Amino acid sequence: MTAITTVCARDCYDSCSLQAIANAAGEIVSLKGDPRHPITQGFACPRGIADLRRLTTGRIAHPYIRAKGGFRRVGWDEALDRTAEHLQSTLDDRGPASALLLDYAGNMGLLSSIFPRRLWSAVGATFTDGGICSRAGAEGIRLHYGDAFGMDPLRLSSRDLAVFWGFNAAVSAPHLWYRVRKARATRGTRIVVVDSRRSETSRRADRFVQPAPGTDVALVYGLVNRLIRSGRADTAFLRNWSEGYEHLRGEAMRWNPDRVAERTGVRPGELAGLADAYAESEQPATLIGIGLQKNNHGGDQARAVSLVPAVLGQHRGFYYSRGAAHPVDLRYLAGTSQADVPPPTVSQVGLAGSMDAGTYGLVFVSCMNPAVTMPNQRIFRRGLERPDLTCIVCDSHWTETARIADIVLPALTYLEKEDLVLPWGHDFLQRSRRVAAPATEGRCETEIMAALSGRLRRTEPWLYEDPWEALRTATLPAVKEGDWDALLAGERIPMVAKPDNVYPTPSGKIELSAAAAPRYGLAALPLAAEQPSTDDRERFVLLNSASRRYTSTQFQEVYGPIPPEVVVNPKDAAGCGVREGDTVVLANRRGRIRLRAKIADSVPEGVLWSPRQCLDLDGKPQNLLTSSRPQAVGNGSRFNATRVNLLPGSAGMREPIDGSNPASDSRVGTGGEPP
Ligand SMILES: Nc1nc2c(c(=O)[nH]1)N[C@H]1C(S)=C(S)[C@@H](COP(=O)(O)OP(=O)(O)OC[C@H]3O[C@@H](n4cnc5c(=O)[nH]c(N)nc54)[C@H](O)[C@@H]3O)O[C@H]1N2
Ligand SMILES: Nc1nc2c(c(=O)[nH]1)N[C@H]1C(S)=C(S)[C@@H](COP(=O)(O)OP(=O)(O)OC[C@H]3O[C@@H](n4cnc5c(=O)[nH]c(N)nc54)[C@H](O)[C@@H]3O)O[C@H]1N2
Ligand code: SF4
Ligand SMILES: [Mo]
Repeated sequence: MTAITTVCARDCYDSCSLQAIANAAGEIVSLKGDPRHPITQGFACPRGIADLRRLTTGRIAHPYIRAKGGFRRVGWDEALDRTAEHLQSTLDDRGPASALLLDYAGNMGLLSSIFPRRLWSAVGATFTDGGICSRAGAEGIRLHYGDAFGMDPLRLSSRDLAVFWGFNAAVSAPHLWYRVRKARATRGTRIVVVDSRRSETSRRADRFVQPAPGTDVALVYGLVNRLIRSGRADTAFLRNWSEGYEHLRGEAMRWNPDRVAERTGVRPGELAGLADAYAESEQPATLIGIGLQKNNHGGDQARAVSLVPAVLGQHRGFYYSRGAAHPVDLRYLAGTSQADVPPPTVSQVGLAGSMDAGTYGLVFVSCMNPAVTMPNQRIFRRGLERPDLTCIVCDSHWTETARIADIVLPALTYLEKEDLVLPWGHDFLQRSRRVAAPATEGRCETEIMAALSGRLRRTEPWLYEDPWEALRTATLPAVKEGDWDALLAGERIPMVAKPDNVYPTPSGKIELSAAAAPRYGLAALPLAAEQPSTDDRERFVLLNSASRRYTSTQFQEVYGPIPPEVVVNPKDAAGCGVREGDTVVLANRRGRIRLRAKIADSVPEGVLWSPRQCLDLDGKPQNLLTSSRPQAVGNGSRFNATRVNLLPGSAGMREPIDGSNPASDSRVGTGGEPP
């Protein structure tokens, strides 16, 4: 048995180093977590293990072109010729910006995701801002800290308190979670979870605080109020390192425990318990989840929580992402800095409306399954299926998006190609080795891009740069002298990270009151917004979060469909006449879906939970219900602010809801409530 080391390239906090174990014949028989990797710590999650099975199930084996009655299998030359023709005619007839590149993090390898953007930069295509995931929180935190990164997760081991805030780490970041659990076992670290429902993480916590969805800013003010009153605010630190403490203090003083309870549902005793956990800790870690910021004011929620450690006198005492900590030149890698004109960038969350309006003549989808994962699916899909739009999908597997494409280009999985994976959750850069021979006719994205560049007769030399040379140049500032060769040899190397205590804000300090906020139409302090008033037709909040065995829509080939279910509180179930296992309809002005009811008190009254990105009992996407109106900060998503009604039985599929137009969602808003 021999082992080759590769990197799980999933959009995941952990970016694990995996060992592919080969038998005597050189075939890979299993994937295991690398025991030498400080984050991976010797185990892989159910997805990491299953990637081997995914190699041969559900694959797109060949290029295809849509023909009458289905797809016609074609050779690569024909597929590339047709793609290049469509692209050239779109550029000529409708202008470069009407070609859209729609990609995300299906593979976090830089050669699979970022380098191929060079073609799109060169032709002046429209890019999206990637707002669908964590951008609202990142931009929000940046207002106060100048950069959006938080602490190195290795430091979690030395903390005596870990507060997981809107972060279901037991499911979404199994290796960070394991690190904290080890710290609990060895040094008694206490674990606190702040979540609007009882999550897998909260079940194993020492303390659980449950604010109503979207009310965390008020909870933070209540917490800061108590920390200040009990003398726990580090005034010397705040004087030296921050601006705006008096402003924050003034607002916090307006939030006494009763007012906090009224807004959040968190009782004064529970608020005191949370504050005491912080007060008793010498080195707390505050971990901000991505779920926390997918809300009408999600950017403000992440902003608020990020200020707690500053009040306690910590430099970047929160964990959110390490993405911005490493000086890797992604603009160079993507060609946006070499292009004559930087490519126009539009809101990803808000795409449904512009797609539907016929803004684009061609969309090239890669590393993404937007026909399921994008919000406001009725409008988004209507746009994607417009007869005047050519849709080209590059994916390793037959996704819902690939099935409706005009041209399908088969990609290789990370196990079948070489790459360099830049993690966003920790600091270790590692080469991802090819460990298996291609199981399909798939090609690397770099090759596809070069072939298209040639067909378009592009002459920019940077389109034809050797990809590993480009990687070397782009990562140079983050790779220590001599480490590049070690990296090529397959070693993991810790990247150079920016210092924790440097704050590139206008004042050069932590701006508790953010001078840059008004530029986004935001208040200098995080806003404890009133919850939007609703009527009986949309009286539930639908939360959704990541599932253990799937990464977004991936791994259904291995584990079967994401369960089409919805969790309902027993009191709500009784009120609506719903029993365990019943079919129920979730409906709002955008659409309706049918799910199976599970009755449990893990959700409070008025709140529902469903695994994110599932398809319903009829194969319709959950995202028929979600808003494509971007948040004010970072153009972020609002998945966890989805308002729905719950109707028992399938009859609800016919009941009228409200005639308002879901297309109105897609106005690029500057804040306020969704329509
Ligand atoms: N309702 C609801 N919707 C949500 C969310 C939510 O909370 N609720 N969350 C949002 C979030 S946070 C995210 S990140 C998005 C995720 O949305 P997507 O990025 O669309 O999610 P995936 O299903 O992982 O799709 C990634 C695709 O990349 C493909 N892929 C994998 N490797 C490669 C490769 O090497 N090359 C190519 N070309 N393709 C590859 C996979 O096969 C898969 O089809 O969904 C968002 N959608
Ligand atoms: N197993 C697995 N792991 C994954 C992924 C996956 O698909 N599967 N996807 C990866 C990706 S793309 C992402 S973005 C991350 C997401 O992983 P996380 O960052 O953990 O975020 P979520 O799973 O969206 O939600 C976390 C929690 O936020 C809670 N929550 C929602 N709204 C609020 C609120 O207003 N206040 C509070 N306090 N809590 C709230 C939800 O109940 C949920 O338990 O996980 C990554 N890791
Ligand atoms: S999906 Fe995430 S946790 Fe699982 S093996 Fe891959 S990187 Fe590790
Ligand atoms: Mo995400």
